[in-house]
Amino acid sequence: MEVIYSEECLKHAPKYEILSGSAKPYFESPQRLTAIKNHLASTDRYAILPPADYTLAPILRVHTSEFVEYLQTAYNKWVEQGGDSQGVLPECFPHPKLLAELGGAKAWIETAKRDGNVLAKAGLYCFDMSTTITGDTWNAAYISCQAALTGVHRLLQLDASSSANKPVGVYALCRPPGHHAGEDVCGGYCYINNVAVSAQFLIDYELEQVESLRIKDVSLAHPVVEVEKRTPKRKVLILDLDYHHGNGTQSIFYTKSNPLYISLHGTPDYPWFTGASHERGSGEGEGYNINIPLSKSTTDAEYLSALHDVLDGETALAFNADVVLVSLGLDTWHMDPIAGFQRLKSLETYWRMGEMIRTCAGTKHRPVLFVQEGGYWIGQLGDMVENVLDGFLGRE
Ligand code: OKS
Ligand code: ZN
Repeated sequence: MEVIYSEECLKHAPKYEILSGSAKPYFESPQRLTAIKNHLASTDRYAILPPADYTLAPILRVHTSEFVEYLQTAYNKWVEQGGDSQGVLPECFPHPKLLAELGGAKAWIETAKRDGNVLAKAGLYCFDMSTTITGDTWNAAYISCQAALTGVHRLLQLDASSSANKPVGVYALCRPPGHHAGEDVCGGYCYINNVAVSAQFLIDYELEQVESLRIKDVSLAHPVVEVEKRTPKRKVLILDLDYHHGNGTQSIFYTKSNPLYISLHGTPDYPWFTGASHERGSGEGEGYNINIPLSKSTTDAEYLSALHDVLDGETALAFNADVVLVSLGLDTWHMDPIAGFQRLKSLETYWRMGEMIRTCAGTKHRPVLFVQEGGYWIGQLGDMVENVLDGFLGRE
């Protein structure tokens, strides 16, 4: 299987975050990525390929340009304004209670956007204290997203040339992750929502249009190419298997009927204010957002049964996706230091997840892009990934 990976993604390395009230070493570390990459590279079954560049255009279909500009410039502004070299973290957020009597404090928000101190912008564009912006963050996040887009491109090429009934899958070994990032907000170690941008990319473009957008080497020139509104090209299922609810992905597509978003996640837990089963989407999107909150004491068998039920459920069957994007978080593991289902203890469960992804929702042949999200128990990340991919390929 092809694995998309770039060393540029290792350069983003904040030293600490605020976790449970104090500064802790940054859990979302470069070592997570190298551990997985080294594990996969130790067999001859994976081809490790660098990302190409599909420009800023697909990113701007999901994120606002003012937010993107903030990510690009925040660190330099921060340093100019005397901030700690560790990087940008907010100190105050536009909390609803703060804004209640001020008519939503639109004026304050506009001021912060226009000419505010970087600390005002930090609170506006970030929802937690775990998502530090360093001098290397923008490039790493941009290339992480390009790795996912490269995965989409390879997936479409492989699918076009593959014989029926052979599983077609690609793994985008992305970092920083994406599923907490919304259209104009970062959080939960996420800056650009790699899976959301990939889903919109699949919806927007035919394979030939993807080919023409592609720049062979990541240039970091970030040219912007206009994207016209088009009729949807594919139906996309996003399956979010990270332990945490993907509030960003949910929010980006909440009023849309394509993609269909399905998330299994531990509750009650971070991000605390999203992920209930009654959050089903709204307007045109009603019914296209499915949350399966699971107790932290969920076992291997219970997890697999919940996954099976939703994948073979009415909504997924009726939706009949053309392609599947998996937000592959490995922080479901019982040993995970900041998350984990306490009784999810069998590596075989990951193999079964992969198998279920291949056989889900009827027998239709569906290409699958696995996109790396969370997972912090570094010693076994490689084993977990390998089990998911082997299960998907039907390899013992
Ligand atoms: C403390 C909590 C940070 C947890 C972030 C969880 C990130 C993750 N501020 N999301 O899937 O793995
Ligand atoms: Zn997670």
